[in-house]
Amino acid sequence: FKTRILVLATVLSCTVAGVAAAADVKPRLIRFGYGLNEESVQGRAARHLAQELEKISGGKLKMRTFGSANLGSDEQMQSALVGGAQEMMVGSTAPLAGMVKEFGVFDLPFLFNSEKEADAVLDGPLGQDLLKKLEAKGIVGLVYWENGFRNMTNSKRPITRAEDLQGIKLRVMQNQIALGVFNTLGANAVPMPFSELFTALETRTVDGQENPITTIQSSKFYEVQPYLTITRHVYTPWVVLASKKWWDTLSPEEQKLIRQAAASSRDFERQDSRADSTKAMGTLEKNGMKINTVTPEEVARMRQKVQPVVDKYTQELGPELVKQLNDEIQKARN
Ligand code: TF8
Repeated sequence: FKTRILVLATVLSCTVAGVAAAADVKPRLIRFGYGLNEESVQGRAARHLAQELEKISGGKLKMRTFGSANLGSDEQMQSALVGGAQEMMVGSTAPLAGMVKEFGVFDLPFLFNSEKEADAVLDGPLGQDLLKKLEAKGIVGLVYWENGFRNMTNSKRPITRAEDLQGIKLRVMQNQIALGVFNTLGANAVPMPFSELFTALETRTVDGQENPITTIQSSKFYEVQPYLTITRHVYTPWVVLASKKWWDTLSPEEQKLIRQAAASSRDFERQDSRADSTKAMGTLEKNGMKINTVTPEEVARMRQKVQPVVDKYTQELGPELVKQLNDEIQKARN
């Protein structure tokens, strides 16, 4: 008799918990914006996120994805999230530095040597602390996706030394550190949203840009940029964000499901980005790009050249933060 009561009690409580959880998830439509096109790593990971969320919520949490900056540039979407006009997005950390200046650490050049080091820092204490800082500004930071190591393209000449950047109008992401780094390397840095970049390259408003090869491929920059120089000068992440105004209206169960789907999209995206990256070089070559790799000696020279900028921004970002970053990289390296 005793065991029967126990079994009954267990069945009952499970049912109650099940019902409670289901009732805690309401039918919702989530708008998710991103800047690259649908054929990009961003596009594939956005679709993965939407499918995963729909699956684990039993079809209740539906996500509609908008690529090609159809909901606006990264900056515009950030503002829409803060205001509560849009639910979710993915974008670069660089423009977030205007809101939480510490995100600028990822624009410091020549920090990471490998994707593995980047993963460790982003998923470790430093990366997670930075996400938490966003909440006070009205944004919930969920997970980091890989954007990747950035390389330079331009329409003028192969870059073999920093001096080759002289006179090249180079579009950079919108923050002070990126601007300082590329001006110091010798280029004429022009900050501009990504959504305006292809046209600017096509019309020669700018001569060049820098992005990971996955993006150079998916955005078809090879159509307007004959030269690709492998520099791997900086590793920049993407970050999946939610509007805090909206997030606070969700039940804990709904928040849990979104976090779970976001974690799944992170793992999917990083794997996909790395696989795509190894294939992209061949595609770019086939499409006529002239590719050169900067020598390790020249990388060392470039690194030396930008050291004053790194020193300046180490002071501005906080020497402790930059020390923590370097310590976490060292730990991952060993
Ligand atoms: C850039 C970034 C872009 C992203 C994307 C549009 O150059 O590398 O990939 O911001 O979300 O702006």
